Amino acid sequence: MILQLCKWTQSNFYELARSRGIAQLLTISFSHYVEFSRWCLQAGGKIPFEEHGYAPVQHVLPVLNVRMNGPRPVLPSSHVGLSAAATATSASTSAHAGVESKPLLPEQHGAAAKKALEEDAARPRSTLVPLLVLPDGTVLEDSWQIANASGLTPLTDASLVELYDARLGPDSRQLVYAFLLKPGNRRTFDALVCDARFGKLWQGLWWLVGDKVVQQMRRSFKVGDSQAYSECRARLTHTLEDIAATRLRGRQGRFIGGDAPGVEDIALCALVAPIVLPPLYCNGAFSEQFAALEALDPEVAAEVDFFRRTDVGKYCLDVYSGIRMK
Ligand SMILES: N[C@@H](CCC(=O)N[C@@H](CS)C(=O)NCC(=O)O)C(=O)O
Repeated sequence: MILQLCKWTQSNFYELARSRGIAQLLTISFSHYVEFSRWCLQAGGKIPFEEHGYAPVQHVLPVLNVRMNGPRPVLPSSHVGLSAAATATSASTSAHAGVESKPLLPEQHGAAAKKALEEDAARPRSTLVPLLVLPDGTVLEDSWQIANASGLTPLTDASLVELYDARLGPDSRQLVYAFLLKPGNRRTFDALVCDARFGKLWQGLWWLVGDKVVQQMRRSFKVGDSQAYSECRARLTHTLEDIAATRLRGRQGRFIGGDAPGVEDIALCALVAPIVLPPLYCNGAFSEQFAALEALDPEVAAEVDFFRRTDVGKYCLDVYSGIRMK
């Protein structure tokens, strides 16, 4: 039933990619995993693409249409070595739309990644983005596959992928949703989710379902639970110190990747961006809404200021202002 609905209401992205000869990127536009993949595609230049950007929940039907109504996705062999860490986060992600985060404690990583792999093998991937449909029908189905195919120096060390994908990404997301989903910031969140690019039909639908979705997301991200917030913040601070000590200090060139940014630089900057809020996040597409979040909530401003002052925060701002384009 739902698959028929997808077919009837959504574009056929396989056909679009084939007939136009251009890859089709399906996204939740302001997701940081999406930002990571989009930035790599733009910087690598090897795969021309067109983006179909959605709000959370709005993405469900088009993404299911690709995952469930097409030929089986093909994994390029170059990504096999990375699948464990990349899949760990995906599998720890709820199948519910827009409700994803289950960060791992450092000591849980090995066991959790293994369990996640087993669970993932047992059930089909559902609504995660980013998703890239290539003109030959191949689907790259997470940000790491896309990044490593983008033409930039790939990141092939599974423990580093895990550091960014399973530690940094989920925690920075939990924190930014704790900011965005605070009852006092509801107008800002609505302005983000109802950005004009998502269309009038969606804006009307959000008016009907927004309260329910927000409630569900608040539960999922433990918004208002001060202990959960402190634990997340502590993990994140520890992760950032770890990255500064092991990846930033002692790097040879301006970037971790040397004289030019590689996949690792972009993963780090994009995945920390939600708590540092560089103006050019997502090519500046949502800069107004994020600036409002900071301007209207002094608690958020203080937290963002704290993360901006960390070594990773400074690095993220520097890289964004130096090389990210509008
Ligand atoms: N490890 C995955 C994580 C992707 C992920 O968590 N995507 C989130 C967006 S931030 C998502 O699609 N959530 C919506 C859903 O699960 O339906 C990747 O690198 O692509």
